[in-house]
Amino acid sequence: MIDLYSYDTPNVQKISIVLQEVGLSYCLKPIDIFAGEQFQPEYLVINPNNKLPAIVDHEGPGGKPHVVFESGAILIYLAEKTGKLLPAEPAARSRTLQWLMVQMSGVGPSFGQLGYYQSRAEVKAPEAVERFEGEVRRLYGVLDRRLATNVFLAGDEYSIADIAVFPWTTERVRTIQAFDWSGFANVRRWHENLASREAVRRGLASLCPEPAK
Ligand SMILES: N[C@@H](CCC(=O)N[C@@H](CS)C(=O)NCC(=O)O)C(=O)O
Repeated sequence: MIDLYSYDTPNVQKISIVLQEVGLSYCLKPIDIFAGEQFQPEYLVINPNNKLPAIVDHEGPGGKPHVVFESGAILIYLAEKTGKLLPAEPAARSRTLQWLMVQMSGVGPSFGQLGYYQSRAEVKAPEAVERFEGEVRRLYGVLDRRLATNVFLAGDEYSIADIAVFPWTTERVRTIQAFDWSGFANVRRWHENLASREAVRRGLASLCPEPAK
């Protein structure tokens, strides 16, 4: 069993999707980031970087509990644990990790900064909004050109690189950031392909709070 420290956000969605894809069962451990629970000492023992997601694999290496934080590291850990979604062949593996790093270092942080300067910053900073909007648009262009000639980001095989990027292309993220993706036909086709996967649907749904009764 795996504990997934969670809130319904894109970085956590990566992990609920990969867990569904590889068929590992998990138990949600909700952390309310808007109430500051990520800073509580009990959680800092799990993730000293006070962010979601994090996991505890109760059957980790050597049969011992193992903690993993940082979504990219969690994706790699779960792919290696199960032998799925990260090719063993060196060139394909290297391609997968390259596109995973594009997400980790570019797509996620740029969208995060855009969201902050668009809606949460106390002092308006139009230059910062312009800067991060431009960066998100540039990165979507990079993804779109890659997906013009490849079914998936790493090539022919669906992988953890696709799972890392997918949550940053959902309607919710695009609406919150007022991001128009109409010029990115290949990203849209790829997105629809992933969105139709049963495991992706289950992964997203598993994080949604129960409707109020
Ligand atoms: N690089 C980190 C980023 C994680 C991250 O920014 N998580 C957000 C939720 S999507 C969070 O925990 N925010 C709370 C905070 O920054 O205090 C990862 O990929 O795990």
